[in-house]
Amino acid sequence: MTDLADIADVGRDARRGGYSRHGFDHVELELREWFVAEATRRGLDVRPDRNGNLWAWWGAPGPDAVITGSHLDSVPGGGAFDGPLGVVAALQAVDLLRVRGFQPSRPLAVVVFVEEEGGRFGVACLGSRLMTGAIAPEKAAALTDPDGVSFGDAARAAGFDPARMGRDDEALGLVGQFVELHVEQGRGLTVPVGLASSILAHGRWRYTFTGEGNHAGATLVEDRRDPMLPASRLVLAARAAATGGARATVGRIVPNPGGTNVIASSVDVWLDARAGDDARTREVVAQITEAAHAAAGDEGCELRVTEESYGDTVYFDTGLAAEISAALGGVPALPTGAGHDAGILAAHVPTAMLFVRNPTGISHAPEEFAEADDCAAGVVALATTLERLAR
Ligand code: HGY
Ligand code: MN
Ligand code: MN
Ligand code: MN
Repeated sequence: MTDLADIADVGRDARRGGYSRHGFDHVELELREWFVAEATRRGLDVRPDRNGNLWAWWGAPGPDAVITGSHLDSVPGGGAFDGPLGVVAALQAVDLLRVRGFQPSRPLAVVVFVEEEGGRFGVACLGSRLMTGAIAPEKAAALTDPDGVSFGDAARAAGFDPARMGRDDEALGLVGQFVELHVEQGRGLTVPVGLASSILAHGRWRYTFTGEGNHAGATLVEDRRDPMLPASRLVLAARAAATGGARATVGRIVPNPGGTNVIASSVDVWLDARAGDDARTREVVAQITEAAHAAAGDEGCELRVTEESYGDTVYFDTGLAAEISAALGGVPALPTGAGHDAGILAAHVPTAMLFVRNPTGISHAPEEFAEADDCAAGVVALATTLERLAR
């Protein structure tokens, strides 16, 4: 049977720990091949869409389809469950439905979205954003990874034509309902399986501080325009601004050129900010940005701020959630601070998320975990959900 163990050695990151599996890199391409083989072995008809997402159809593709699935990519040094659990559970749910003798009366497919984490090209949910038109294909194609490889070139190397990417009404038009199973990424779930009620508003901003590169030994402190100083104050401003349940995280700072004995000429700082609604998120970012500009001025540095991605609060379809909860005999619903492809699709089609308990409450780190029994309960819940929706 298909299991997370099948891919446990694919994309292990010896330096960071955990897994580093990123959109269209050689690791994710290996995972995609594994998925195609597993789906094909089940007689599912795998059809990539023009944005690089994979759709494995049980029967002929058709309108009002019931879709499940998730992503295979990870954050750098990520856990084993975030993404792949939803893909493996979907394949196992198909197996279980067949054991039950179920024949869907609606089209049914398992989908794998590309670059959900934005771990390589910097924008989360890139495949689902492209499909729904939430990002312009030209902007997506121009995104670059840390080595300067563009998403367009990476997509082309994977066999996709960037010129054909963009809103895909054909693919989106087939989706009747979407249900994503995912490992829970906080500590909110105290029973094996739950439903998502909402997703925080969240976005990513890039702050580029520019000063004057110079020699670490030959330059007096008072003669410097060191961009690392306002960058450091931004990190502290993010902590100060994140009150009342808001989150503001700086997980990535890249000084240029990055030498130990070199005063950086510029520093890029990425902010991930989230809150319960749009206004609060914007308020938090405005407060951080104001502090960043003041800090840049104090150090004689320039500052350029770019909003790289943003998504407003997502409230999942309560009718669909209620129908699924009823089919499962009643499961709790809880908000999530993590973004998902389901959050992108929710703006277009009735969407739900099933969560599997994570006893560590840790995610986006090697310690991310879910008990085998809870994963199995998730598969049964997903199979029962699909049976209810596609009967
Ligand atoms: O960043 C997120 O919340 C998601 O895991 N991409
Ligand atoms: Mn994630
Ligand atoms: Mn995820
Ligand atoms: Mn020297």
